[in-house]
Amino acid sequence: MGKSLTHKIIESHLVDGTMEVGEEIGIKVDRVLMQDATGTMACLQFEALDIPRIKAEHAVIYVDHNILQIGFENPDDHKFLETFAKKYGMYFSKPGNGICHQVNLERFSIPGKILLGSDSHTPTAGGAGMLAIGVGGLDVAIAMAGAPFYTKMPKVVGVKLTGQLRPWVTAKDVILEMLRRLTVKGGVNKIFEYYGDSVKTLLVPERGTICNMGAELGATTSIFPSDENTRDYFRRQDREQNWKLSTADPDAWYDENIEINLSELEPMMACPGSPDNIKKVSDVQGIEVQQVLIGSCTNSNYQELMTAAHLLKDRKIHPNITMAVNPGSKQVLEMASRDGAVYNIISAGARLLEPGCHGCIGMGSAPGTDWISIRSFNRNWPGRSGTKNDNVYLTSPEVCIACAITGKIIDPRELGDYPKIPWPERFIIDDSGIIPPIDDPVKVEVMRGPNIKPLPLRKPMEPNLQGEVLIKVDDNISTDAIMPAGAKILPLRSNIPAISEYVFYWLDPTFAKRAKEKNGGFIVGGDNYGQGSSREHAALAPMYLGVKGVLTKSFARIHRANLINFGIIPFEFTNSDDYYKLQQGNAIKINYIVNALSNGSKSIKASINGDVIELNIDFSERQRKILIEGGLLNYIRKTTTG
Ligand code: MIC
Ligand code: SF4
Repeated sequence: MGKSLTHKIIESHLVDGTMEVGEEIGIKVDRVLMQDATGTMACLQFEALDIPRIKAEHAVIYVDHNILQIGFENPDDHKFLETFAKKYGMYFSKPGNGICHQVNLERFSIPGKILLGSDSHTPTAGGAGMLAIGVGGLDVAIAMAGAPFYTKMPKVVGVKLTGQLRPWVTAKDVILEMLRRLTVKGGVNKIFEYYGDSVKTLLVPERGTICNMGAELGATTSIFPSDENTRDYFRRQDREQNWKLSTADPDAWYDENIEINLSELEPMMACPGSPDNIKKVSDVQGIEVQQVLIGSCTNSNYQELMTAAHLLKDRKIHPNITMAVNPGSKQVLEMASRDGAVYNIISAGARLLEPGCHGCIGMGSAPGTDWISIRSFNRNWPGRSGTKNDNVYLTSPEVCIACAITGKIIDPRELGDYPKIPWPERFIIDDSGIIPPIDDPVKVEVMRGPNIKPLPLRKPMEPNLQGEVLIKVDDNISTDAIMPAGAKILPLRSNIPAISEYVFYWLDPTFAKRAKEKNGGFIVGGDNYGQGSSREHAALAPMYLGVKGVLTKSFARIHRANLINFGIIPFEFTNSDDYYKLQQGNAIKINYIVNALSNGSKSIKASINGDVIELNIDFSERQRKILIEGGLLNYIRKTTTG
């Protein structure tokens, strides 16, 4: 049996462990990516390692999330990142240059390499054959220092594509179909590898869309082969020299198999509440719409903007609609203006924003009360838009335009013939928005504004843990629910004492106060706790508030790793029914935890108001050591200084 592409890439980067599903592996990281909302912490963590220059072969930090400069905080953080990048050997992508994943795909993706990014949609680069994994900032900091990345060897799922997308059906519908079949927890500890004859019908940016939203499946990553289409994309980006053929063996073996016939798909949308709440557009037709947004790292490339503009040509958006378009990058916006799209978008009555994340993370464009908002984005957990009881639908740019023109949800096939947008012979290449590192780091002073507070660290693990259940939450709680974002809270990302006041803000605004009064305690969660964003603030801020452990039915991958990195123990109920026994306010006692971690116990008893339950603590040896030290930074410092 032949090898999958994933196995080939992991094998060529393996420095520790064996490629057995579920075993811990250490892999060499070639490149790293950071963005401004998670990057400031990652830089502070890198600084704490006391290394003069990054050791990864290439690192870029992008300013794309916190681009609203409504106070000194964001611009100060940007200056910090810019000077930090210069000093330590990283590239800096300025505000306005674009969303990290879009720019990375255009300018820095390389087939067959491993990319680690402090953002959960890092897998977008899988569209160009890169094995690209989203992680917390601390894991990126460690990779920048040249150390391997540790994770569980995931299952590799082969997704065979057959058939061909029909007009008005897009790459977004492929990933929405995956979400319909597998749900938001269907991809945990899995890598989705797309293959089959129909791969060649998809262009690199379309493949990027599919890999991007694999994050919503909870997947470790997703990947497409690098083939002649990839080569063609690289040629048009003037970097054919970065291309190489990178494919699975023809008889590759996969741990699991899925088949999607592209010809059978229809336009779809994720209805409010969760990215896996999928319906056919034709089944929700007729609902009146108030807001339409096109953009985000999922759907903001040149082809999509040109298609949107073509559909808007000589038309006006419906008078009840407010619509905004966020191009993915400076390159996209420059080309769209050269090729006439900007005129059509503006004359139709839409608002054109600068390249960046914007409304996707609640940085502006929050919907009004009871509005129906149709977005070409990737996430719609309640409140993420910045409005508490929001109604956000996720769909393709084509469906967005159909809604914008008619003022209601409608199947885009009713708009007539599907426009075929030709590719540009060459994309406009102008990397002036990216500042390279300089050779003489001594000349650079890192500039730190008053919003940048020192990094809090946890003390080594106490021998026994005790405290109250501070909050009990349901299944599929996202990191957006644990540590909200939005224009008000995001500027505090480099100030943990300040941002910790907002932990669980939408679910229970009294959480932070209670946690402090009780001297910390425990969180109880359901299945897939911590899905979504890679923001380590969802671990770091609870750690700062004294949270010692999180007890759940199961965890999402990145958040579980982040909890361990910051010395919070992710316990899983051995018997998931025990979840129902626990209530907010219950006292929990877990004795001899350090002993249990040191001797490799797989489980431990916890007493809850006199009752005893069993908790799973099946960690790797490395994870146990990290937890005992009170987090990864303490552990690294101890192991490197003896
Ligand atoms: C997101 O889409 O939720 C974000 C904002 O890009 C996050 C990162 C962050 O919280 O800074 C992500 O996806 O990891
Ligand atoms: Fe930015 Fe949204 Fe993409 Fe996150 S999902 S990187 S907020 S565009």
